Amino acid sequence: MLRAFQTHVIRKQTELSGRTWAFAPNNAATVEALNVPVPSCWEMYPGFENYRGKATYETQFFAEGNIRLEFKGVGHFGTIFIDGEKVTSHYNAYTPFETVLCNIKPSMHTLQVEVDNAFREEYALNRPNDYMSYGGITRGVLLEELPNVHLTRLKVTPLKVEGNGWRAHVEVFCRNLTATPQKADIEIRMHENVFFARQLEIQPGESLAWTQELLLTNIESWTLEAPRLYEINAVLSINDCPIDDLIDRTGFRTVEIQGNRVLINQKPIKIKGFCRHEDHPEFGCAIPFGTMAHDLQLIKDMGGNSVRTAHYPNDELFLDLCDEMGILVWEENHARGLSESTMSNPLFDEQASQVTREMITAHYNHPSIYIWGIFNECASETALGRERYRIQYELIKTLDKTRPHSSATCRYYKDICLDMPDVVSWNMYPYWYENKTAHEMIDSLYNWTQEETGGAGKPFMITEVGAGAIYGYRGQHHDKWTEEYQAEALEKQLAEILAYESCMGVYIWQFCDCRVSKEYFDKRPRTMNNKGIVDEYRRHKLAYEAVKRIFSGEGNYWT
Ligand code: ADA
Repeated sequence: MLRAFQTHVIRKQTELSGRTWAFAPNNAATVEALNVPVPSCWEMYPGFENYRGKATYETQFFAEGNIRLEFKGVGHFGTIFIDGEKVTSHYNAYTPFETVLCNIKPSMHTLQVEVDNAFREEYALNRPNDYMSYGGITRGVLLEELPNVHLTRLKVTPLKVEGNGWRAHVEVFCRNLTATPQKADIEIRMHENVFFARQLEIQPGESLAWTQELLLTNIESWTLEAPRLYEINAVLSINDCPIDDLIDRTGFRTVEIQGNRVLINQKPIKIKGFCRHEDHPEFGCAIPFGTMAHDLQLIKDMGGNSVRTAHYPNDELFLDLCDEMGILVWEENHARGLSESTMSNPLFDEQASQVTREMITAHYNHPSIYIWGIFNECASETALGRERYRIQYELIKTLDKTRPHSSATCRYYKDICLDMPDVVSWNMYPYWYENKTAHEMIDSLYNWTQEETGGAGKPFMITEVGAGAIYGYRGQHHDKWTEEYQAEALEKQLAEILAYESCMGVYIWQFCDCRVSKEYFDKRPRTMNNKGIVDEYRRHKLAYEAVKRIFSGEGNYWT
């Protein structure tokens, strides 16, 4: 399962995930291949709990003609071979990639995916870190058979009509695999609206084939309370014969900044959110659909209205669920706590830009995403860091002019980048790492932001707050690491932050306990980050009820 809805009726698709593949580590000539499910993380296979390095997955498929293979996530470097020949490679576990092959002969074909999860200089964004860099084909794999001229992407931008109603700015991208321009008709359907583009000339290669502002009738807005979604269905015909189609899904809502508020559908939103790592003791980061949905149900049950995909783009199935459940998403590119020296890796800008580009291109149509985040707690106090941030902020605006951007920082009183993001976001740990009240900390950071930085007057939010607790550790002295301590710390942190009028909201660090890289963070108890409100099995800690009390106390919007 790659998406929560059907993406083609005409085009032939075969899911290559959802079945077992052969798996063997590259360094072990004598080891027999295992049969393993895909998607999965190899840390879940007996004997591979701590395997770091290269391994190869293999499966067979039947196809002929032009084919497209899509990989939603291979962690963290993948090299693809078809019938023994290398066809492509991709760095970064958290963004999708594809390869297209033309005119393959009708027969069984062998697909091999060599995966590398080692930490190497040439992988600039992966460092042993306060989360686990799992190995494997961790998200879905899709095989499609393509006609010579086909659809590649639909980009839909909702536009509010003055008064009531909606328009959509629709861009249709096509690919022509032949060497000469081809003529095609495209039909677009959304709800009861139908549009035609006739005799478009599709140039060789991939290009924007058609763009138009469409006036739509009877469209309801996407809101947190009623997250109405619409499918947009494009059909491509040649000589009046439909040969390809593409279905995507979107929702109609506005995101704007007015003064120091972010407005969703013209109302200032108060964020009550959770940072979440894709992590589970039984699945690693390859979380099944049902478990994703359960996570979001818990978040809603606690009164949450938003998720921050810290610290990388998430599986698109999760975004589909956020769209359906009316949960706002801060989606983040990939980087956590990288120093100036790591950011000076000559590959850094190129690899960071690739993640940003692939994330926004793939996820643009999700109504739940209201902000793009970059570079959590990286070297934003340095001139080199500033240049790295500038490149990403500018790139985001070329890819998406409709959403704000931000970055979660902890460079207290030193950050030199706050003039660049649309929203100023601070991570802070009063009652945990810092011996101050939450009110003292937020007040001091707010005042410094207003008086000393280019961030003055912008929306201001807290993107991390939290405290650790070991599930089941209770104690009458309420010492650190007890569930009691965590619940009390959270209650004070959230109450003080939400009462701070100039702050547009808060994200809790973090939704669930997660595994961390032992190479770096084995000082953490259990080699886990234990600040989850639920533990790694989603068992509620005492803080669950405390968070629920506070988050359920007010509405989603300021009145
Ligand atoms: C940081 C960081 C998180 C996590 C957290 C913690 O703020 O952004 O990834 O490491 O601290 O638990 O200390």
